[in-house]
Amino acid sequence: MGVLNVTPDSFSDGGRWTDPEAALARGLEMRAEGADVVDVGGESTRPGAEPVGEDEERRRVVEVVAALARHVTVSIDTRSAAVAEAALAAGATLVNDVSASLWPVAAAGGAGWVAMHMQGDPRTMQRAPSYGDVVAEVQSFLLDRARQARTAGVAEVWIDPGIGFGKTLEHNLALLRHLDRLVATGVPVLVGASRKRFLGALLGDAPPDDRLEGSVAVAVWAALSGVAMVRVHDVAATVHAMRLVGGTTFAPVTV
Ligand code: HH2
Repeated sequence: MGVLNVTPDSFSDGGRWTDPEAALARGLEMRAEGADVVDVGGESTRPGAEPVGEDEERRRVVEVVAALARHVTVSIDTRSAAVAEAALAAGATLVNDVSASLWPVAAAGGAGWVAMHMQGDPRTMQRAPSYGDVVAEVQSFLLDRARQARTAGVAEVWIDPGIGFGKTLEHNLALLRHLDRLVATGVPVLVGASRKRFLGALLGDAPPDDRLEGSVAVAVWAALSGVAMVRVHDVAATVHAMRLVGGTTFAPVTV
C-alpha cells in the first residue's frame, strides 16, 4: 500500500501532492513501482495534529480518488464517515480507518475496512501512552472490532496495530516483535511504520527523509512475520527489498 497524502502538513510528505495532477502522477508512479493499493489521505494524524473540517478534507481527496480509481485500487485514509462515503462514491474500495469506527460505512458501501488501533486522539495521544500488556490489549481491541465489522456485513476486514498512535518506543517495538500474535488471529494484518518517529529515535533523531533503511527493514520484518500488507511511502525500495528477501513467497495482495 503506497501512501499518498494530499495534505499541506503530513509529517513526511505534507505539501508535496496537494496539486491533484501531481497527486495523480505520484499515485500512478507508485502503482508502476509495485503498489497494489494507493492510500489517499486528506487529514494528517501525526502526533499533535489538529482535526481538519469535513468539507476541506472531502475537497482535498475526492478529485484525486476519482482520477486514480480508474487505474489502481484506492483506499481512503479518513476518520470521517462523510469523507469515506464520498470517496467510496468516487471509486475507492477500501476504508483505511485510524479511528476503527467506520465499519458501518464500509458495510453500507460494500467496501473493505481497515481497523487501526489508536489510544486517545492525534492531538494528545503521545502525551502519556500507557498499557498493562500492549500486545494483548491491542490484539483484543482489534479482534473485537473485526468481529463487529464482520457481523455488520463487511466482507474484507484488515487489522493494524497502529504503530506510533498512542505508543511509546517500547510499545511500538513490542508490537512489531510480536506481529506473529496478530497474524495468528487469522484476520489479515496491515502495518504502517514507514518513516515514523520511532525509527528516527532509534537512529539518533534522524529526520523523516533519513528513515528509509529503518522503514524498509520493518516492512521486510513484517512480511516475514506473516503480515499481509505494509503501508509505505517508499514503494520502489520496499518492493525491491521484498523481492530480494521473499522471492515469490510474498505474493501481491488481492483487494
Ligand atoms: N499511519 C498514518 C496514517 N494512516 N493508516 C494505517 N492503517 N496505519 C498506519 O500506521 C497509519 C495510517 C500516519 O502516517 P502518514 O499518513 O504518513 O502521516 P500523516 O498522518 O502526518 O498524514
